[in-house]
Amino acid sequence: MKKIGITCYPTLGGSGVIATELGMKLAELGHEIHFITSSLPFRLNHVHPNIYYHEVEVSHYPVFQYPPFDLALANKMAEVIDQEKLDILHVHYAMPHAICAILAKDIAERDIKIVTTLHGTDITVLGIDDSLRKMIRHGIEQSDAVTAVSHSLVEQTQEMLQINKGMEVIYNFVNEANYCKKTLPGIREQYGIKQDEKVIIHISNFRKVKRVQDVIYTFHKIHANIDAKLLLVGDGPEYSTMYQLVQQLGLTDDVLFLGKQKNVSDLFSISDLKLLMSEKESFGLVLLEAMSCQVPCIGTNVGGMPEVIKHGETGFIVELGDSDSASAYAIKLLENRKMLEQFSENALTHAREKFCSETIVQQYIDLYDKLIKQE
Ligand code: GMT
Repeated sequence: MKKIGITCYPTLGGSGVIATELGMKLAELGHEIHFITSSLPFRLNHVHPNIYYHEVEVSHYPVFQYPPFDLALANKMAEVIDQEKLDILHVHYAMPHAICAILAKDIAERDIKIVTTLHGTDITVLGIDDSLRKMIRHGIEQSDAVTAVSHSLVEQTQEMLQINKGMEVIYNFVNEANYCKKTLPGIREQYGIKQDEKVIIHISNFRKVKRVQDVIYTFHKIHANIDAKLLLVGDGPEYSTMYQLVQQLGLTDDVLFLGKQKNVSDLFSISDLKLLMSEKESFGLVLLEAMSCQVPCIGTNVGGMPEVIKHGETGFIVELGDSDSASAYAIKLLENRKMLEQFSENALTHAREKFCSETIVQQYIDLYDKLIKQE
């Protein structure tokens, strides 16, 4: 049994989901898990005797122009390392978590191994910000082990930060018990979806990098040929602009803005196709969630997406911004019942085989074991 500290961004987002699901799986396997975060991770929704939560409290002393969250996190990490006798501190996101972990390691009395998992935005966005680049590089170099969620992310990290640190690719996974196709009679009707209509789904945080407009343009072209509805799930900075675009294109009746939703597997269960047209995406966890619910996907030739979608088998890969190809593939798939069934089946098999949660969790455990043995 190992004692593992986990730090992640606890609010909505793929990295927080992976960190929390990993913690829960490790706890089920008998390891003791200590979440050290600013608030309770949103996916941590049931009690488990092996899971502990340590909240980081930030001092609001009036002299501080900015509340020193990162220092408070490092202090809390050091406290938990010593009090709970942690073996491993696994942080998700280099910035600021890896830096805080390194500082905590210096402060703590007990020796600890730091594992940093890179999820994407920390490198693809923050890595090009000169005010943080050196800090991110330091966090990566000083971690005892670094993992990344795709080969593409490893290459990008090495290129952008000019470092040679060995990094292991450990893919993302989903909890298969939650992400599976469900029979949900009546749900389509409740959303006003007619019997013969096809359902296309997009889920994101509506940030610019997600290029939701390309999803809408693709749907516009599909809609001209096929009876279909588009479910737009999530919320974020581009929401209003996308709402206006849908109105301008005269698609208001057939594009449903559902906002943030908790049980997305229910929505996947009524969907035929998932679209993700992002310009940056180190993995695209929603693609795996969709495939796990038997929904084929169309994604862009960006980041880790080609490692997740098997082109021509579980979905299609198109070039960034190419809504013509995306809609052509979508129409071909949605018009051919046999092909759609085959792609759905392939999607499930691919999700269960390549991204099997048991195998992936074991990869993390093996990594922890290797580090602990190095002592
Ligand atoms: O994509 C986002 O906006 C959220 C971000 C996050 O911090 O959770 O997602 C990143 O990590 C996910 C989990 O590993 C990946 O599936 C996403 O592809 C990655 N996002 C980007 O690279 C833009």
